[in-house]
Amino acid sequence: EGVLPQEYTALKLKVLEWAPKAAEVIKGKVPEDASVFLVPATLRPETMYGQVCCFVGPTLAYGVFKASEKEYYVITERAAKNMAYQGIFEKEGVIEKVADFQGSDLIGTEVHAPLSFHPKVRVLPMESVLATKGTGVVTSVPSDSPDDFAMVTDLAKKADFYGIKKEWAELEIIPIIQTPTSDLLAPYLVKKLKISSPKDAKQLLEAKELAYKEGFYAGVMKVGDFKGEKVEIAKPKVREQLIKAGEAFAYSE
Ligand code: A2H
Repeated sequence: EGVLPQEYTALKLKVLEWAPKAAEVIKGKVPEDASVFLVPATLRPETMYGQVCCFVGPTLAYGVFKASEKEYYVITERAAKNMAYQGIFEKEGVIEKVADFQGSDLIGTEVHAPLSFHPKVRVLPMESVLATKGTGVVTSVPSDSPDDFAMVTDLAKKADFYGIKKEWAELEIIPIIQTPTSDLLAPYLVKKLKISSPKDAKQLLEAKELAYKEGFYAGVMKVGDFKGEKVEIAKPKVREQLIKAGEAFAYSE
């Protein structure tokens, strides 16, 4: 952990349809006219065109927190505390939790992913999601994140084992960023470093560092409103666009 605060983009993935277990838990807890969002924290807002699913830690604890009369966020208690004190909730400093989930309850929930070529994606499990970072929710962009690519590959391969529908993990991976080596940098690196599972932690760390550096410093947008612009330049623009549209907000820790 560095000493400087990490500036995340918190993205609002609106719940379209709850998984059966989650539906039971949430019943009667949120007003009819309010929306509930899963809220992943990302450092790569410019990649949001490539979202294919949303990860939660299956054994982690989540709450449904009231952000305003009309909006509730599914995040960890830790993130809710940070948000309350960053003035993100309508009542500053007030944490109001209306329901509790275990990550596994949420698997299969359908959410709307802002900017994505796949506007409707599912919530899927990822063991390596940390309770101590971000919101405990991670949006999955397998084109540009080696961790995400290794995970969706494993989920599709072992759908029964994970208790999910194979098609939830098999959405098309569309190129978002062109770099000197590839326009699908994460799949390229996963193959090159012979990563065969999400448990190959050491190689995944190496792939993550390579992908992050090359994507940020040598990447050019292939899609979206800033197509043809360098990632370095496009990143804050995509972020601003999402925030202006009410689909994201700044979150730091
Ligand atoms: B990033 P840093 Cl395309 N547990 O978003 C594990 N990982 C988490 C997390 C948690 N609780 N919260 C956030 N993250 C992930 C996109 C992305 C990300 C791409 C490429 C690289 C990348 C899509 N997933 O991260 O330790 C989120 O994934 C590699 C650095 O705070 C978030 O950004 O630096 C990133 O890790 C934050 O990691």
